[in-house]
Amino acid sequence: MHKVSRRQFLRWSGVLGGSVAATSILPIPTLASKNEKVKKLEYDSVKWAGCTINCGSKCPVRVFVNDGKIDHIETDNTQGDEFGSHQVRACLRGRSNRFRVYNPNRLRYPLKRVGKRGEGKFVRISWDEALDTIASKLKEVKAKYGNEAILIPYATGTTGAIMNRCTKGPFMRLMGMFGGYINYHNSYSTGQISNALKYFYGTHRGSDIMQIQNAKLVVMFGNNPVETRMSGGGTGYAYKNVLEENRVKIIHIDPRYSDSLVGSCDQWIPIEPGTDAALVAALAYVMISEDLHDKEFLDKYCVGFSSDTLPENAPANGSYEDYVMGRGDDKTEKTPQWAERITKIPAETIIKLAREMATTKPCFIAQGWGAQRHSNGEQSARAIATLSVMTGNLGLPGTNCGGREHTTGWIEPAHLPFKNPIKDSIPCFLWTDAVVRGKEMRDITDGIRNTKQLKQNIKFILNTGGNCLINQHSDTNKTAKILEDESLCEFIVDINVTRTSSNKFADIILPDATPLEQEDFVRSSAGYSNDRPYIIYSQKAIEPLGECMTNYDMCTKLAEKLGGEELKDRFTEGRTQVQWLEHLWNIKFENNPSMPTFEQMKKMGILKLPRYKKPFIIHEEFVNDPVKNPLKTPTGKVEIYSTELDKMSKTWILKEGQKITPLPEFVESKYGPLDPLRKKYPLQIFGYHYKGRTHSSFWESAPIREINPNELWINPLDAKKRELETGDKAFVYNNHGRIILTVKVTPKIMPGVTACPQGGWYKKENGIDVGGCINTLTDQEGTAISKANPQHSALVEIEKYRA
Ligand SMILES: Nc1nc2c(c(=O)[nH]1)N[C@H]1C(S)=C(S)[C@@H](COP(=O)(O)OP(=O)(O)OC[C@H]3O[C@@H](n4cnc5c(=O)[nH]c(N)nc54)[C@H](O)[C@@H]3O)O[C@H]1N2
Ligand SMILES: Nc1nc2c(c(=O)[nH]1)N[C@H]1C(S)=C(S)[C@@H](COP(=O)(O)OP(=O)(O)OC[C@H]3O[C@@H](n4cnc5c(=O)[nH]c(N)nc54)[C@H](O)[C@@H]3O)O[C@H]1N2
Ligand code: SF4
Ligand SMILES: [Mo]
Repeated sequence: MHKVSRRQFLRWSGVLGGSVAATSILPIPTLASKNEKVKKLEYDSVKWAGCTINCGSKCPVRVFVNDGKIDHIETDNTQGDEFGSHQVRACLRGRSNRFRVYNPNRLRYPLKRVGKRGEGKFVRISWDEALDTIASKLKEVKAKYGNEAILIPYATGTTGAIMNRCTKGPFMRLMGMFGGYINYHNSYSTGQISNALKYFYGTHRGSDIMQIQNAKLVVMFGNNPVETRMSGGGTGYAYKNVLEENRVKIIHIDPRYSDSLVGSCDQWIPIEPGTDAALVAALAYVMISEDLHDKEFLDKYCVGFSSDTLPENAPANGSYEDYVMGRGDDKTEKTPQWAERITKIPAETIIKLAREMATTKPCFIAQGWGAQRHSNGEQSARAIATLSVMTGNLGLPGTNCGGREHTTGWIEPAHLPFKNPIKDSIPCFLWTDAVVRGKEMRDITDGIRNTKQLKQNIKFILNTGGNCLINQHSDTNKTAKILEDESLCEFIVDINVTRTSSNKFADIILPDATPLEQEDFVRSSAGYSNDRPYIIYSQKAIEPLGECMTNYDMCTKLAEKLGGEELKDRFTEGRTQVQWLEHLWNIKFENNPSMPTFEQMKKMGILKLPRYKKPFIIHEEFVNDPVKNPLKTPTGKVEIYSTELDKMSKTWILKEGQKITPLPEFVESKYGPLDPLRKKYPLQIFGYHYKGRTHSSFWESAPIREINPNELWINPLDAKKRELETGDKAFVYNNHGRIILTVKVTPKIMPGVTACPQGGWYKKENGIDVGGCINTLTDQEGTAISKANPQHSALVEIEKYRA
């Protein structure tokens, strides 16, 4: 690690500026410690902690502490490094967590807004004043609008058994006891694929990546395990190792040459974003024409591939085969030449790929979540899955369902119990709509669930551990206008560890304790680790800085303000956070002699179990016996033709240009490659998930920011037309807004497409987002089926920036 002077560090860290940032600067321990103990390599304590930020992986880190301060952080080194019993090593970001703790913009005290909302002016207040204000505003909103007006939005900044913010956690428990809050469904991660594959297979779970061991061919669509699952105990590392063990041929279909291709890719097929369903249709065309598809498998396990298995109420020409061969309503044959025009993949490549996929078994087919985060994402997700059944590659060793890989199993204690008396639910991405026009939102217009229509607009937002209030949500300029208007959402509380672009819009900001300042259980998210389960007991390394407090403790105090001792007692059940952890562990493992006791676990810090004997194979039981083990679809079979989607297509009121189809057809869609707007904004752009950050998190860590630039990738052909060279600054703009990014000219991105990392911090100066946040260019219209975030569908023009 290179040495950093204090001045240099502060210069790096001056992301936000402003009065609060200046007053909250903390003493930064120098990297080359002068401490005598450190020179002798002695430490007061070395603690285990979890890196709980939502890259999904959740690695253990070892925190070296002297005099109450973190000296440095190391990674797991507790075992040999043989793959299979390997160390769960943290990536560079995890090892830099100290910089997040001592970040100059770290929150240390509760703050109250003094300027206009969004202006970013705050003053320090006491915890009492902060919690009294929040309690009285909550009561006011509840009395005026009802509990349906309270939202705890989607937020993934940290996850543990208790500090979990995203779906469970202290605030949800408390708000449930206060009368409830509006629920949300979907996630920003998998909004399209989770719904699409639910109609298709009944679940979007996939096989363990270790099944590649048994495959003869691997085909990945927009799947980047190396960059998006970076833990030493996770899928990216397993992917590299398993490819080394089984030198199987691997083909990646991705507009971008990602790190998953480096050193382990036999063929890169660049594809126009949003066109995977067109490619699949052409692959099917070749397979059907050459009689290569697995008819027996399709007839036995699937509905609607051919007219023989179409449901009764489907039109006679409504099968996938009809669609592909030009007998469907569009009367278009999906030839490789047809697909070439849409996907920009040469017809010969498509023909060769179809033959190879149909004749090489087992073929492991997977997609990441990039292909689905588009305005037609449900179609791409279902189409890619169709390839698995068309080639008979399902339920057998070496196969997958065409979805993203999954985890074989976890070690997981129970979670903090909570109950929300309100059942009404919005798609998480439509929260801005719910602020503006909640009462108009219906099941058939906006995918509202458990009620026909919302009762209230959102009036109170309680955002904890998230940057989706602006940065990670679409169309930052539109969102900013909505949040600035105090007549819409009347009160916003933001709980974070640092100043962010989101909490600029808060009325009150509460300072949270980081995972290094509290105790909790931490485990990886679904699909991030593979066949080797581990769990971390995050031991408290240091005391919370300043007046920072855990979510659990702040909720305990807020409970008292909201409902006196009675509510406080109901909320805590007489337990502290650590006592809850013991209770939650014991619920699951007390009577399991093969598991450590809570006290043992607490001391150990990390528990790694041996690998599962067999990595999970998705739909294995169904394929073995489809009658005894039907899928969770209405017919119990794989629904290539979905009657439910057909019904939806006839009853739902969609936005202009949107379409729901019972088959996984290619559908042109908003800001997609065929949108006429492309004449004005000729380049597609998307913000990929970046090794240098976790969304917007770690941006505040100056050294990490410095070594991971926020670059715009552009193909040499497109760069030449615009006289752009690597290192130039460029304006990237469209009808939503304008951002500035540094250019990187590279053939790693296909012509006509550009990409930058998502998660740069929105920072508006003179109408321009100088922070380079991709969401200044994205759209807020939810997709047709899921009402999910189409954040990879955007069109832009780029110009050299001459300051
Ligand atoms: N354009 C575009 N937009 C996207 C995406 C995309 O691909 N493209 N991806 C989407 C996806 S998949 C996701 S999951 C979302 C993620 O969006 P978010 O869930 O907002 O994730 P982050 O940007 O990491 O923000 C997490 C916040 O939690 C805070 N935090 C970290 N640790 C703690 C803690 O201990 N306590 C508290 N209280 N706060 C903490 C961090 O400081 C940070 O502000 O973004 C979505 N937005
Ligand atoms: N380092 C790091 N790891 C992370 C995160 C992070 O921010 N940083 N975020 C975590 C979270 S919350 C999530 S949800 C996951 C996200 O994981 P993903 O959603 O899978 O990640 P993306 O980078 O959005 O997309 C994966 C790939 O899809 C490609 N792609 C984009 N559009 C298309 C298309 O239309 N077709 C095809 N075939 N490919 C396409 C992109 O070029 C990219 O290489 O990652 C997790 N892991
Ligand atoms: S891979 Fe993810 S969880 Fe692991 S250290 Fe890196 S950022 Fe943290
Ligand atoms: Mo995500």
